Amino acid sequence: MSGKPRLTYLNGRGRMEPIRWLLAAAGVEFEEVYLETKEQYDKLIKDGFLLFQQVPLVEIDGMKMVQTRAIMSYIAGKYNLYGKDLKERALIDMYVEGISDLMQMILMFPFSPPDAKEKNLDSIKERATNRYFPVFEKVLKQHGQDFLVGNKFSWADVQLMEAILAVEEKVPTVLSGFPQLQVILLLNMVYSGARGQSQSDHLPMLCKSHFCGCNFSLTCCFLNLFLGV
Ligand SMILES: N[C@@H](CCC(=O)N[C@@H](CS)C(=O)NCC(=O)O)C(=O)O
Repeated sequence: MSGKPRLTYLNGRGRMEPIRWLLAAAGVEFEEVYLETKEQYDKLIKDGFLLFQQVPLVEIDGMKMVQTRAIMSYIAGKYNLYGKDLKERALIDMYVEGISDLMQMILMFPFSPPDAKEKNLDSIKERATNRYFPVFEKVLKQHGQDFLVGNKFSWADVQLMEAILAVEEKVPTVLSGFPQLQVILLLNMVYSGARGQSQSDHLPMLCKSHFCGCNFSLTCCFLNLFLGV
């Protein structure tokens, strides 16, 4: 093994996508294995890689980690994206869990039956606009800092950035009533883009699917996604 974390999942965003975002924002290069056959999956189970017979699987620091939330906590802790004390962690956990609830709706969206697509899209827009984004708009406005917790870039910022981009992809005007989020998104993109500068071809899939084709980096990806350049 190269020493880089190895991510095993299907060739899609799904539950692995926030893990990719976190690693990319931490500036950590990773390898990916895409499961294409049932035999590959069965072999992982047989060889004892999947504790609960489920992916995502992340091999990191000699561990075979499963359970998305546990994997992300480990990465956030390891790369100093998880607050300075228990109270900051608690806040980051609350923000991350809230955003995960919104992301769950986006995760399930592709499986909507055709006659429910429009209704489900409206629900995503409604929840983002009325429940989740106002929370972060208010937090940022109240403390006047560039990051959600402790005036320092954290897992919560990464998760929020991913969620905003994922919702915007479906509802392009969704940020129009959220001026703080617009500014913060840009700042965070530049910040995590700079950290992820060394990334080569391993990026979140959301980046890849929008990518313009110049040299891969998180900064290019963000410019492409956000500014359309
Ligand atoms: N709680 C787990 C859920 C993982 C999960 O449901 N994985 C799906 C793929 S996205 C899976 O492996 N399903 C096969 C199964 O449950 O048998 C996590 O967050 O990682």
